[in-house]
Amino acid sequence: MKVLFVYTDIDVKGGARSYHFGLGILSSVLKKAGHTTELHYMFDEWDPEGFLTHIDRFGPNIIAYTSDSSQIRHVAKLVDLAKDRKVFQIAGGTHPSLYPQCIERMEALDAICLGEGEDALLELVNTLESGGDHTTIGGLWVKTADGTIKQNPGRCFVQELDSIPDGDRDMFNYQEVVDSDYDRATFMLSRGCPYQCNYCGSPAMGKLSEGKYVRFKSVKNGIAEIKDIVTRYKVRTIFFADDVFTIDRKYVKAFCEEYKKEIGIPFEVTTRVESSNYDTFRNLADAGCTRVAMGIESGSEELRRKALNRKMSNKKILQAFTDARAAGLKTKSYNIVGFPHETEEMHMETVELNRQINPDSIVIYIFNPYPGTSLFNIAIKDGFLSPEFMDEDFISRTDTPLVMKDFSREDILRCYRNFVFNVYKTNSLKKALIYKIYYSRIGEPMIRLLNSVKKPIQRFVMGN
Ligand code: B12
Repeated sequence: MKVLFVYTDIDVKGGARSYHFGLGILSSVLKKAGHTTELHYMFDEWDPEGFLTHIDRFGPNIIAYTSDSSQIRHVAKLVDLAKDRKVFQIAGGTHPSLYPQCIERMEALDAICLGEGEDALLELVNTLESGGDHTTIGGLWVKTADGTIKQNPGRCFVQELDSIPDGDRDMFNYQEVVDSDYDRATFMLSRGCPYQCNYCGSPAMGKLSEGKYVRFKSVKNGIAEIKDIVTRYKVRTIFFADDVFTIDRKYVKAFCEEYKKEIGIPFEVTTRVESSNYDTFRNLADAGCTRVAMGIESGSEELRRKALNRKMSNKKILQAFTDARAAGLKTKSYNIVGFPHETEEMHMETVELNRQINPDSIVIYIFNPYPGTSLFNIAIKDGFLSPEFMDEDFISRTDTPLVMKDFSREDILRCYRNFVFNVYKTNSLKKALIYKIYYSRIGEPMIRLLNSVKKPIQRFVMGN
């Protein structure tokens, strides 16, 4: 069977291309079973003609979309555009998994995959090929001939990550992805996260299936995959996209020892203040880690505790950043503005905490309420979002759909634009000014310009 995977990555505003781990792995699983796959990557700009031309050239039996909440409205339009092609259409990924009811609003969509798709998609493709009954496949919601939706029971999480083939990066023209992302390759060694943050999709994803949710690849397998990729592609640095790289400190130690011997390329990780200590940071630094990113999200202990379900103290956050720096690592903080029940005063605590920490780089997002998360339900219950708010309403990644009396949309956007400037203005005027431009109206054209100039200049300006 021919399967056309579709990854929309629209509105990245001059940002980098990215590899989708889920689609890469699904493609490998299907190819291993003898099927043929291609990818339609709709990057940055909406291009319906390119999509239809790809369908007509490749002639797929199945179109398989992935989507998070930021992309679902684009996916819905593509599903509709492809309806005349009479191809089986299925969607998976975070949004369809956590809000499968979205199938009702997409007339031409035949099925939704809830949670991990390796076994469910393979069974679907094989069943469609053999002409069997595809409406009973576990892990899927399927539209039957009379238009009703059959909600089949879930499946077990893949228990042994080593049993999954490495992702099909060739399908993504992977060198192009690496080149556009500061020569960086990305990897994931684990799946699942033990923490229960109220704004994150992971806790709900963890309830979709049976079995162990937090899982690791063996060190041997992880190293083998990295070795293969850095041999086949020109890579300067590596980023581990795992939610929390240091969940298991013993694993990190063992991995770092092997990495240093076998790979040695500079790398970065994301971790969490409670799961790291000086020794872990030292292990990372010794293996070639250059920077760790940690979520602060909000500097208000009260908001963190009550709304975000993040119980760490500010003291603990400060300590983790201090330890990382003492171990020789650069640091990066992740922050969010515009949470339900947040006020500008609380946001200023985020500015203040970042000032005290003075991370080497800073990222800020505007809070987006994702279905399946506790904060989505709170936003509806407390009247910050209309109960009808759904897929199509997910606006841009740089805006807020919440309407809050104590923190208006205008104020949230202003705080977002000024955040990094406000943090750095007391510590580094150069950085403050760069970020002032980055988050301003000319930020987007500037990023596009930077992407077209020589890489050393990009790296100097963006500190990457
Ligand atoms: C790595 C990562 C990225 C990478 C890679 C992009 C990507 N979409 O994979 C980068 C850095 C580029 C990225 C960007 C963004 N991300 Co991100 N990202 C992650 C992260 C940490 C891991 C995802 C992952 O690779 N998991 C491992 C793979 C194997 O799992 P998977 O992708 O879910 O795929 C499996 C199943 O979902 C399913 N499946 C997926 N697609 C399909 C399709 C079909 C047809 C089938 C049958 C099955 C299926 O099968 C796969 C294999 O089991 C998650 C958090 C998490 N732990 O899930 C956030 C997460 C997915 N990201 C999130 C967000 C918000 C974003 C951004 C919007 C951020 C931003 N503000 O710009 C963008 C959107 C980019 C885009 N176009 O999708 C949110 C999504 C929440 C939501 N409900 O929408 C998450 C869940 C984190 C969170 N805060 O909750 N992200």
